[in-house]
Amino acid sequence: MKSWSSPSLPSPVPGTRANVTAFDTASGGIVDVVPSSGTVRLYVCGITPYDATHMGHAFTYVTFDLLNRAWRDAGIDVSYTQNVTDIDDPLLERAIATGVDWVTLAEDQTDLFREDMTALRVIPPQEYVGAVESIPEVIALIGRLAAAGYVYQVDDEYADWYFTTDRAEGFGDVSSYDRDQMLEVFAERGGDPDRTGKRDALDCLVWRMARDGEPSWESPLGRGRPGWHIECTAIALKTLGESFDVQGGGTDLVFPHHEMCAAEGIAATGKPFASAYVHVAMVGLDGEKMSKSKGNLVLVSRLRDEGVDPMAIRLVLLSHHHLGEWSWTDEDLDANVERLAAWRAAVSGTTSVDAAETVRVVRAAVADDLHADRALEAIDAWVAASVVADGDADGARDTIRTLVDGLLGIAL
Ligand code: 5CA
Ligand code: ZN
Repeated sequence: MKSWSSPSLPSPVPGTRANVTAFDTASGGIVDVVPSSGTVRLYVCGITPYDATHMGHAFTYVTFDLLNRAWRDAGIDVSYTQNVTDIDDPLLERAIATGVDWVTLAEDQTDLFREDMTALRVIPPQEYVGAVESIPEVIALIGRLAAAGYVYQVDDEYADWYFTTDRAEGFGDVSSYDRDQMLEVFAERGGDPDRTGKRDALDCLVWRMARDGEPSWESPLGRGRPGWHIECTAIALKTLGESFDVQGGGTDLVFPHHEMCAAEGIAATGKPFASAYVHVAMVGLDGEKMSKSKGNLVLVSRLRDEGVDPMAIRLVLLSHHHLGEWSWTDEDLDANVERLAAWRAAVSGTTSVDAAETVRVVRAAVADDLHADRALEAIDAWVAASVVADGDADGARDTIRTLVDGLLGIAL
């Protein structure tokens, strides 16, 4: 699947580079996120393309864009994969409800997502991979799990294939949930604890046998289509290899999605799946999680259509640290429209103060668990001092423009 177009990337501002760190859900602490060898390898769970990109999605992808930029700024090469869940129950349901062919729906919404990401200046992943195009890898991975005794068929008319969790090594290590917590969220997030014939309520679907009217593919498992978690496991192993560095997504993916991906990956390879699991807190609207299923959405594309500068949207997203939940508000957007205007006025003005300390603070803030919120405050302080300065510090305005562009992804 084609990726989106890349923003032009200025060379980083020279200066001291910090070690990049982030909060790892599995260990429950801040860890160094540095490559285990040569290139750092990142997998971020992509969209299910049945509706347009909302501010929750945008927050997740801008957060991982910041991680990507922090690594690049530290001189580290990045290998980044993102998937598209272009076959899934909600996509098929929406296609039927709206009378649109499911392939067309997925293509249209993926196109819109790419446009939104380009507008927000998110650097594209090198590998942008659909589930449908990965079906051969999914089938091969299930074959590997079957050979090792990790999958079974339920004993009913459909005989779907399931991954057995009770003998899966490390199952529970990503979320640290106990069994009751797991059971509580499993059904809410795509799981089927009550499916008859399963050996354990938490076992997850890996291959759904064909039903009338549903798309399906031929395989040694029988005609059918992949389950959700196994797609990301297969795409990550294929494009990044074993024991890659970071798996990312929103906190709604901690369990079961990332727990199952890790368990399947470990069962297939005998090695850790990812070294760290980084999760982005949920964005809400009026105190409720923004979600396609609830329909309480603020869409990136709608604001763009209304003429809102995408850089102001990106500033709103950067002004919130990724570990804290927050709600989208018009006041927040207005404040960041003003902030953007003030920054632009300062870098194209005639006065400035020295930028060296600001560069140091901004770099350190981003490298310290992606604290863009603190980085924005440091730029605000430089802007406030510069507009009332007596002189013009040598090169300071260019330095800030380059820093803000390269590290924060804001074009001034
Ligand atoms: N296709 C799967 C992942 S394999 C999926 O979760 N798709 S999604 O379209 O529902 O979400 C895309 C990404 O946005 C996921 O990483 C998800 O965790 C994140 N996300 C969804 N809603 C929010 C929200 N309200 N706030 C922050 N991130 C969100
Ligand atoms: Zn995923």
